[in-house]
Amino acid sequence: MKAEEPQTVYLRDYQPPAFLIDYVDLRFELFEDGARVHSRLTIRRNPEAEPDQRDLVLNGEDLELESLVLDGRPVEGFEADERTLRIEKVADQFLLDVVTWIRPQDNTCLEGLYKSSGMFCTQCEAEGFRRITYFPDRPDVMARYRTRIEADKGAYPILLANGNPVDWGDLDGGRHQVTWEDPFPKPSYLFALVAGDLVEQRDEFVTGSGRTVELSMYVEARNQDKCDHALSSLKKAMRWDEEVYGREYDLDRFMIVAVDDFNMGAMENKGLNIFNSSCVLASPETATDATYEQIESIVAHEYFHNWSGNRVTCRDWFQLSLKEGFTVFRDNQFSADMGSPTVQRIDQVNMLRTAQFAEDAGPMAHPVRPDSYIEIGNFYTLTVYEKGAEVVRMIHTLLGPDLFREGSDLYFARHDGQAVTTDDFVRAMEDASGRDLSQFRLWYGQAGTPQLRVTDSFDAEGRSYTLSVEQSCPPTPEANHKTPFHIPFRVSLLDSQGQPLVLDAEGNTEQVLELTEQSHRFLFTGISERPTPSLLRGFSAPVKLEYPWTRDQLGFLCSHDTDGFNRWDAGQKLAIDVIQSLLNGHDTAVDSRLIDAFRETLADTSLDRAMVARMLTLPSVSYLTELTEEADVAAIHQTRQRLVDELAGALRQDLLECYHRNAPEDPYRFDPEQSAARALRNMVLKLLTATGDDQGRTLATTQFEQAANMTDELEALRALVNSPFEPEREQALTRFYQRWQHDPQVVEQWFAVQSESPWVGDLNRVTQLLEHPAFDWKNPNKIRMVVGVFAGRNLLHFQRSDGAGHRFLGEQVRRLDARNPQMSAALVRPLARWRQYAPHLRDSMRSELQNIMASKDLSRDLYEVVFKSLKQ
Ligand code: 0A1
Ligand code: ZN
Repeated sequence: MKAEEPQTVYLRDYQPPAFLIDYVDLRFELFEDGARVHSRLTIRRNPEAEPDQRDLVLNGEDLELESLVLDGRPVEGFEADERTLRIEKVADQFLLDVVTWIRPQDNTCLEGLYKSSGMFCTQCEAEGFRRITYFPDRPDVMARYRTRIEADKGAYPILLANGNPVDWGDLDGGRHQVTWEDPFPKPSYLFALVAGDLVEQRDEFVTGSGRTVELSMYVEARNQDKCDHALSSLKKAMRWDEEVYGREYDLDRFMIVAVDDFNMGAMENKGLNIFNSSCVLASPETATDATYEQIESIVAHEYFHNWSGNRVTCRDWFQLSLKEGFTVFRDNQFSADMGSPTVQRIDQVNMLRTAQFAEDAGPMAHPVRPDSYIEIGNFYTLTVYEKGAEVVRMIHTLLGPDLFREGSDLYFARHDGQAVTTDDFVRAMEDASGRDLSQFRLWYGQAGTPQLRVTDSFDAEGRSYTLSVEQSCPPTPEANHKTPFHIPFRVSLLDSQGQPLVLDAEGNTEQVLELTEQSHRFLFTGISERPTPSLLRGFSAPVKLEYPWTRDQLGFLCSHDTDGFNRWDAGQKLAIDVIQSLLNGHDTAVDSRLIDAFRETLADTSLDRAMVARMLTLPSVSYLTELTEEADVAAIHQTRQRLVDELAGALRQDLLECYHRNAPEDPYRFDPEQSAARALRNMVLKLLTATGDDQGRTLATTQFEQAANMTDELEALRALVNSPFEPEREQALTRFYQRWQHDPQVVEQWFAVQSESPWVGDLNRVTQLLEHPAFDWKNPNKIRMVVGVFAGRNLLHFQRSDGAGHRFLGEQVRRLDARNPQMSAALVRPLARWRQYAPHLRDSMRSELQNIMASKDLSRDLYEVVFKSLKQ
């Protein structure tokens, strides 16, 4: 147990900062054995603050204070502890000079200033700046920054910071300096610095108003040929934000840097975005379609933050979703516009329902705007990001695109240069639209996934149809009782031909019903036959939906629904129903209606092939587990596998034809057309190999040897690895590693293919991977791809009945905690869901959490997750 329990921070305790900083003048002297940071702060008392706060309190962690000078005189009356520095009774306005000594070369938590592959880089969100110098490290203190970087010219020819370079030159001793100035006031979490031996790829973008912006991407020389896709994605994003949101870029330069060791995906530092290499580097030979897609959306996400996050930022960290929810919504819209909106929505919802719903049902559940935290690093969650985006999406649905745009224009205009709250965002939407969103605001303050229970009745004589809807929401840690949410519920009624019926006098065939009460009845008149309802179209709200579907209705919707998302979802629901009935013994044979639905989908050449690939994908073991109380993972896995076998057996001929119909095109292009064909063909290959089909084996080995791009090569490898072909799968793994061992991003994929696989990724294998020469405890990507993927995606082996999988995870988490707490707290999460599982699994998961809790010197990050997971 921790000697001293970490403190909880509460939203209700928010107070405006006592002091404001107008100007930050930084000088970094970078050396191999450390860095000296000179900071000059222009400080004044905040007129809005409580007058009794006389002392200046600055944050600082792991700093060696070398000197502290106030208005030219060394400070005498100050106190410093592990986390703060307090200077007593300061004047209303003054200059503070602080010199600190830090050790980037020993910084393993990757927050603040650290070294990755020989280069210096920073990560300051959320509270990393305090590891660089003493500072009021909170987002509502916005200042202008000037940054001078000095370093050895040979080892660090490139010196970057936010804004524009204003001065540069050589210094004594083979050193040089570059000075940068950022004209836009920003919070400290957006500060960035990079120093290294990097090559630059250049491009440019002409804004709508005719300004030329220089675009630069900085990477290690070996990655020089992997920049094109990120740069072209950036230009698309810049254009899109002008066209769809009227947002133009504001500086003369925009820079992207790739670093290998990074805790997250990327960071939106003003004018100097820093990316995890795996989220920005791509070439057809080394990156899959999925990676291309991910890069396009992350580059856009970080770019969009320039307005939603940087120009208008968060007042405090409880408001994190102000920037993240809105920006994820924006990048989702962008991705939908770049490819297929339906497929984009399917992928988004699939992830939300599998992972965010699980978070909302577990011990770490929190509102989109949390009320409290111990460590803010633990709140970069699917709830804040993805559910936050769904909340913005619902506002978009309720207002319609035009009023939503007026709302966002008003929000940006009203709050430019300010640090604001989610409430300010909603108010701008209200003011622009004239709508009352007071009840809607509950989405920000109440946790948990609402549930809709829908029933219907048809009156043939009165030619009317009634939908009855009841909403409820389960208790979550912050509240037992929930007030009804304001829910946009998009519906349509289909006739027996699959045609949507006219629902009102305006001739609409679809309506957004607004749910505000616990229960509603909606009456539709002039309906001459019993319709099939198409409910929650496009997943119009992040809720669980219950309706007594018959399998015939689901089969019908799967082939007829005019809403693409619902069409896919009907197939998923049908598959879930079949699997659950096999599991609980209601059915003994696989319902032929499911096989027929799959056959029909395969034959439907009018459908987008990416959509067909999604429709042929059975719900994952993770999602099925999430839907089951007292889940027995092995039984779920077996039943799902049985369905794969039967489907593949029954559809063998159709699958083979489909495989050959979709032969790859040369040369590789990442475009919606080509990547859809690859997705379908590789999905089909997976079905063919999973059953041990001989022809499947030949196709997979041939594709593996002949593939001309990484998508086809890796998917062939994945198909072999997840098949009963023992020698082939090991041979392919060995071949693949020999081919690609020089490329860290590809090796990361090689790790993941093994650790996610129910066929090869057992505990033995995963333990071996940790010993592999390419594995590196200093590199978060490697840890994620082996340990994270195993515990998160390979439930069959992680949830072994003897608990060895749980013990394995516990061991790795403890091993990592002192070095990188953000990572250890993220990795432990799968254990937190222990209440979801069958008793024998549950007990062993809980006891592993207790083991962790009992270990010495837990980080605050890990403590928070484990403590909350064990709490009743
Ligand atoms: N704001 C970034 C996410 C991010 C958050 C914290 C980090 O610290 C390690 C890094 C990145 C985004 O939304 O992309
Ligand atoms: Zn973000």
